[in-house]
Amino acid sequence: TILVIGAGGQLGFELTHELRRLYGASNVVAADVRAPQDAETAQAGPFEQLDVLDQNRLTDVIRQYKPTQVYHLAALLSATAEQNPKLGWQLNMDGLFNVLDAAVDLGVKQVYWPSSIAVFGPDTPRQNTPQLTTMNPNTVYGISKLAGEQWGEWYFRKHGLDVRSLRYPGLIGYKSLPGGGTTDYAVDIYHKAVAGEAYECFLSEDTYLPMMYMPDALKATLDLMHAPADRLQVRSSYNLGAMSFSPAEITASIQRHYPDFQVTYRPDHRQQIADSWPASIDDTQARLDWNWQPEFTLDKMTDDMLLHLKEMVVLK
Ligand code: VAH
Repeated sequence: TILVIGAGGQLGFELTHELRRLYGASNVVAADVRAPQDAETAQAGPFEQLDVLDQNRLTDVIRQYKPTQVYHLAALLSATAEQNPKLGWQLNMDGLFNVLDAAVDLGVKQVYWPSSIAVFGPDTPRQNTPQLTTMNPNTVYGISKLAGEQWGEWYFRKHGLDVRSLRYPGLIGYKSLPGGGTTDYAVDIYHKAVAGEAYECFLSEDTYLPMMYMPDALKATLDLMHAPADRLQVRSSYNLGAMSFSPAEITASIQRHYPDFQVTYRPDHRQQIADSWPASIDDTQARLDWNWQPEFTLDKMTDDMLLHLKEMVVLK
């Protein structure tokens, strides 16, 4: 059995679908603090309402299903955590500790948890940011992710727990809505284009950020989890890249389909967060250790996103 904690989130929802497609729905337990927002999650396979901060409940769920793998995706993202620092730290850190301790105590084989480009800070080299480099994150979210990376490595070395992790760039998909991320403009903008509305972007038009289409993120996650343990040189978290673009560039990509689509720019508190992050990522180590290779470019993602979002508007 596989347990997905945070199955209702932007990544958790898609990962649950993909894992159920690969391993069979009855073998993938979806868990989230909120009841499923969609009909399928709880009908297709087992669902458990779970607050990862409730250690007893977490232990009960793991005892009941005896998962060999736990994907721990519950967290507050960058913008939300910056507005709620104590909750951000508590959920991101105590939630991770609860999962790591339960995994060691109850014999879970592998734990996956996401890190982020947010672990890099303003004094990190911004172009082709290396796997090993200066890391002084200045956001609550980035501080929690960097600490989590080092604790994940500690549990690997001290307890032999097979913890694996990726430093995701901004993730973009059409199946689930993001919540509270600084990169989420890149999802919102597609919805506005399909709805025939103008979009007011909360980042400046030349804010370059590393980004990735969800199918590439799912492939990277499963490729890492399936890689032989002796191939893995990195036990903190792997740099992972696919593309980088600015709001101006994604707008131009969309205008290939919607020539009249209008975007205005009104940077808000999320601009400072974005300005502290890299513009591009060096993911050579992932390519060497487990053959990482992204598939989607900006225009290929735009074509696929708009195609699916148009269909979903029709279905509504
Ligand atoms: C966020 N989408 O914006 C997340 C991610 C790199 C960005 O960590 O907070």
